[in-house]
Amino acid sequence: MKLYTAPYAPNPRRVTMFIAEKGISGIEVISLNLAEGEHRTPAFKAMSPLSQIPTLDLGDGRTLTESRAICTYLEGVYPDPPLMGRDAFERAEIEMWDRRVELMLSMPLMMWMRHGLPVMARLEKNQNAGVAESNHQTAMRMAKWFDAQLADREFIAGDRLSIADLTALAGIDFARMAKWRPDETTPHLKRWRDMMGERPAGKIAP
Ligand SMILES: N[C@@H](CCC(=O)N[C@@H](CS)C(=O)NCC(=O)O)C(=O)O
Repeated sequence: MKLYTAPYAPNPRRVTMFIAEKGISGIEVISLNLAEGEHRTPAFKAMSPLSQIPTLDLGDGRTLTESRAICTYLEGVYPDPPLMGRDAFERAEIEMWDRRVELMLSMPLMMWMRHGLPVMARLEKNQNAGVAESNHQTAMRMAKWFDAQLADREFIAGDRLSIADLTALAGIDFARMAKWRPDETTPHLKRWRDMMGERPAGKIAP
């Protein structure tokens, strides 16, 4: 299998962190240069019609895009350790937390970067300062909310690492581009980020 990714790209990092936490070996990682448009070539578009990464090439003519879908596939092929739940309730509960994280924290952080940073203009052709600011405000409000949730739980979805932690880490670390990181104003989120930094996921380069 080949996984197409790019340095500093948060959605592919969600998958490479998932691979690291599972201890999967043997997936070839191919890094594309997004600034040079390597993801917009006809050959790549044939695998990823929206010209997006991550893209997983299964090597038999089948491909997958969408970071969560790729993680679902890998969870099925490499079930241990489970990162998406062990039974029906856990799977639903982790999905609930993962969707909360993705839609309400990581996505706003990414939109803040895409619309707010001059360097991202190469990818975000319609940069809009108002969009950047409104996503910034949403992300900061939700960082406080997740901070409160983490007051009495070790990980985002409870007492075990799950994909929700990786989704959060991908978004939070991407915001370092704007020099934001959890600090003493969100002490539980900071404790969680420090703890994640010591794990295999935290060692994966941004
Ligand atoms: N929902 C998709 C989002 C994928 C995505 O936006 N990937 C970015 C990199 S993090 C990308 O390919 N950007 C290329 C571009 O904007 O031209 C997922 O979770 O995989």
